Amino acid sequence: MIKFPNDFAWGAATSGPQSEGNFHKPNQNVFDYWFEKKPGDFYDGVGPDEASNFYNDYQTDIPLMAKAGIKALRTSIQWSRLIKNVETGEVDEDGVEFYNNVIDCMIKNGIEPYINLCHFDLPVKLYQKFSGWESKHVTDLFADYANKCFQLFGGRVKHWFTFNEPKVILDGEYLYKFHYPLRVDGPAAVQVAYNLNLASAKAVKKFRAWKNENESDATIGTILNLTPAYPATNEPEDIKAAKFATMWDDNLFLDPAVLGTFPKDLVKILDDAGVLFESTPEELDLIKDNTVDVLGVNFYHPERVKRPSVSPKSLQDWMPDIYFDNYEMPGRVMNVDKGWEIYPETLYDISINIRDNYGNIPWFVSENGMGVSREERFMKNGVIQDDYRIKFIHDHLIQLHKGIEAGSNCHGYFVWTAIDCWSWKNAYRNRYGLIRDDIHTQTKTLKKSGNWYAKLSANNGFE
Ligand code: BGP
Repeated sequence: MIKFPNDFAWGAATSGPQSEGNFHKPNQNVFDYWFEKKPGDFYDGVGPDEASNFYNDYQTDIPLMAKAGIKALRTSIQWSRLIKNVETGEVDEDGVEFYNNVIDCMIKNGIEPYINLCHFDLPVKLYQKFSGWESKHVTDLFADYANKCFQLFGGRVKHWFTFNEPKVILDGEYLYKFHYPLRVDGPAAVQVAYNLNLASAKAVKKFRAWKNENESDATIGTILNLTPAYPATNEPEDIKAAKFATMWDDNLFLDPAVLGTFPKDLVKILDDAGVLFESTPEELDLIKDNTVDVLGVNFYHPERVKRPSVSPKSLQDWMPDIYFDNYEMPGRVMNVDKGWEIYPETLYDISINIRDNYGNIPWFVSENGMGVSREERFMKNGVIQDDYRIKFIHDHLIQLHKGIEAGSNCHGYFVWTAIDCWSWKNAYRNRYGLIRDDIHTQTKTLKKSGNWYAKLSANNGFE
């Protein structure tokens, strides 16, 4: 029998922009704006406007999540819904009422709210007027918005998070063109990385002030997607490439958030290349003094890396992947639909890395899951027989358990996701839910994995 620690949190993760739908929203975020411009990319006609209709369905969706054994739900507040005037911070009353109701409904159903403040969904106005995360002014606006959230909902929310996967903002928006504004600008990506770290630290600072004033026992964290890189061979050039990939993809956010400093070797490489971010000593002190209490780790796949095959011709060409190439390891197991490798052992490696190099900070798996397309093909007697998903979760939990046994301070596992939801890159092609959403009727039903997860959570483990 595999048993998890007594207070282990069995959860699921989603986000506001991917589940709510844009009903009564006073502002557009960058994705609403982008998808309005290219509605052809919706899957079967459903986009962020409707998503999984959580705005209208939360009173029935949340009890269904409880039925699937979900005892904690990570979702996010949409800045573009809560705040009516994103420059002055004036709140939108409908937004306040909605999030109050959702939080109440979770608590009433025995589900602990874990609330994240930004899931890539910057209000588009802040991009158009101030160049978004390239601007330090936006980092102040973010901290003010975060503070408003603590004031409004802090009495009932004990688990706060500043960002989900800030790294993906660089990848999608500034490097590889899968999120609006679809730019390719390596040096801008470096500055945005710094500014996101700064924004997170500023929000943590506001949180600590709020917490002291209100004698709260709440905690604050950040949520990072970790993709440790394994070298193709043991040759120094491949090892060097893998080291860079891990520093760029993971440590660029992990180190400032948990240790309060940027990785020295990475800073040197960026400096030598002439692309180091602009910082001030005061900002660096602020980052140092405002590290997180807790770390959320989104884990889907590792990276396989080898030495690079090209070198840059000029600074304009600077891109992080001039230091490494991806490597298609023969024999690796792939989730073919999503194109991601399945390698649960990395979760053990992450556990040990956090234990040994990050002060064994309390952490949890804030996302892990398997996206599969056309799941209707697995439907029998009205239920999706998603044995592949059960195996995926099971195999990852085995590795996580091994890490916990070795002393890693992990206190929860949150599957991505509770109910099939929309995403920017994927729309509704690959489904991740324990609960199926028929997007044409917005009917939600437990999949086989939902029933399995309920047992797992009730037994706090499995045979
Ligand atoms: C994570 C994001 C989620 C979610 C998930 C699956 O990186 O935090 O928002 O979408 O990936 O990715 P996708 O929906 O693109 O398949």
